[in-house]
Amino acid sequence: MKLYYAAGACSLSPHIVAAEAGIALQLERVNIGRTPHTTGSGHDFAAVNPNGYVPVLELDDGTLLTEGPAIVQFLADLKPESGLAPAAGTLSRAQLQSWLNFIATELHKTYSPWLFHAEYGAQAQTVARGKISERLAYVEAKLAAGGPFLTGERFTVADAYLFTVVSWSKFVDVDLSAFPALRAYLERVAKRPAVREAMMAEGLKVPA
Ligand SMILES: N[C@@H](CCC(=O)N[C@@H](CS)C(=O)NCC(=O)O)C(=O)O
Repeated sequence: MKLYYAAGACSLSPHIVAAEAGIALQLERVNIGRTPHTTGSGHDFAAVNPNGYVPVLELDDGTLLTEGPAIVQFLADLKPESGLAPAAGTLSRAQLQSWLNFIATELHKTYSPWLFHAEYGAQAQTVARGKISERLAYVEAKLAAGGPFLTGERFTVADAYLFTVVSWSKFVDVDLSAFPALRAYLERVAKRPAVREAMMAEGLKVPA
């Protein structure tokens, strides 16, 4: 299987999940900083994903799967013994999907594109930071009351996604000082061998 990714982008989430599950992935980097986006092997990425965004998982038979929350669940289900997602059809799985949807729609899509493109303007970015802080306060309360991971004792695909998205905070001036449980959580997740492995494979800086 091949993962189309951009370093440190939301595609880090399925990359972490694959590493946690022990699934070997071929990696193809996509330059999303230039338009049109091209792949590491020089192809037009629009032929892979007409929407132009990573992640895309290409199966060995050529089937393409898009949308991060779907990809991480697919990978987790290939290795149910990894415990990265509860069994499909259970309430626990629906609760995991509830978190994935929250991260996608309330966090990911507020950080990006709004905080990554100066052309949206200071006013839009102030609104986005305010909304993110509200949502992170909710996450903070959940982690402070439970943990050590989002759904409890086990690291799941939702943690891979939350870690990936909230780690952008330092690049786009989202202040985490009011969220000590969240900061401790990010440090905890960053120490996981599979997380370090995926980050290093993308050329990202890992904490000592
Ligand atoms: N709905 C998509 C969004 C993916 C997304 O926003 N990808 C960003 C990187 S985090 C991207 O590739 N942006 C480049 C672009 O849209 O041109 C998903 O959840 O997988």
